[in-house]
Amino acid sequence: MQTHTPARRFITLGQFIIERQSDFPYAKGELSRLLRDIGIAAKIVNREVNKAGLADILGDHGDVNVQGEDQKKLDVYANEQFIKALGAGGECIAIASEENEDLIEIDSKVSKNARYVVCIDPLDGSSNIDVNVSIGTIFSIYRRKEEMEGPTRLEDFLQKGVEQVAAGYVIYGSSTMLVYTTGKGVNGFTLDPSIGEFCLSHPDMMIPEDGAIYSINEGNYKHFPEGVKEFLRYCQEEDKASKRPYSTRYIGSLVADFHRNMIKGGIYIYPSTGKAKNGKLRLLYECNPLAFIIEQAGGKASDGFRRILDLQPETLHQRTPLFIGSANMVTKAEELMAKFSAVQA
Ligand code: P6P
Repeated sequence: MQTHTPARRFITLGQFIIERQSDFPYAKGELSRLLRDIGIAAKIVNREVNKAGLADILGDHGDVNVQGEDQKKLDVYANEQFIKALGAGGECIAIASEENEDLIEIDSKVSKNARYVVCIDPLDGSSNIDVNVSIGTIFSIYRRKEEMEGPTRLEDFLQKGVEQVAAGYVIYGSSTMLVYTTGKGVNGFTLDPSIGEFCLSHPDMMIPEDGAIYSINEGNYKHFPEGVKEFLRYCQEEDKASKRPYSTRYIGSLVADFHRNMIKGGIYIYPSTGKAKNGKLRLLYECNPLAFIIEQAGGKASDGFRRILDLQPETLHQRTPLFIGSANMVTKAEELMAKFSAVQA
């Protein structure tokens, strides 16, 4: 008899989710189906992103989204695809999206007893679509509290970040990657277009505890808190032992800056500014999911003073300042915020 020793050339997202199903306390396969649905939508969005320059999909959609920003067609398309995929899977009862002012209740028989809600920024950094710079999707998954029955309520979504059961992002860049965590580490999958599958390419991702890159829009310098200005002075000082001055890298696309810093080490800061007292980024579908990921990868995320995952959300689209990345860099920034800006907290 011939013995076949299976040599595993690659493991797909679907295989990985099933193999890791036991990591997840509610191992009835619910979360697996949710993650699978998100993966499917990501592949569909990726197909359109890759031809955005060709198809008549560029340009303003003419509408304005709840953020008061011109809504680009790809934003709308991506939002629709994730809503459709999550609705069809039967595991998600409702969605909070950056593109929609109110909750989106999944109105289907298959979802009426679903136990999960999803917060999503379907296409972050969409102002970069027209200039062919990487953009991304960010998602956060909560399980309804056991006592919550019947139609979804705002309380299902206003849970602290520590309550997330999964979180992830998709980056549509030189390659398309899906990176996620369920609280047992962070794993990255790269889309292989030849087979149409996300394949494990970055197992057990960890962010270096030190980095030499800082990402911030220095155009807002005049309005930064003093602690941020002190941190920038620290980054720009000459100190060979700590590899300073650091380099500044700011793409204007959170997912792209975040992903680079995950790989190389670094810090991304969107602080309060003159125009935005609480910064620009959203707690539910940008900061909380990335904070979950960064902590699972050994990094840190705060609002300059408090751990992001401990913040109690009050409204769906609330903003928070964000300091996120290599643990030692965030700690340094927090020390300077405490010393120079605590009064503003
Ligand atoms: P600014 C994109 O609009 C976004 O939400 C993030 O992706 C990005 O990091 C940030 O805003 C850019 O904002 O004010 O620096 O242009």
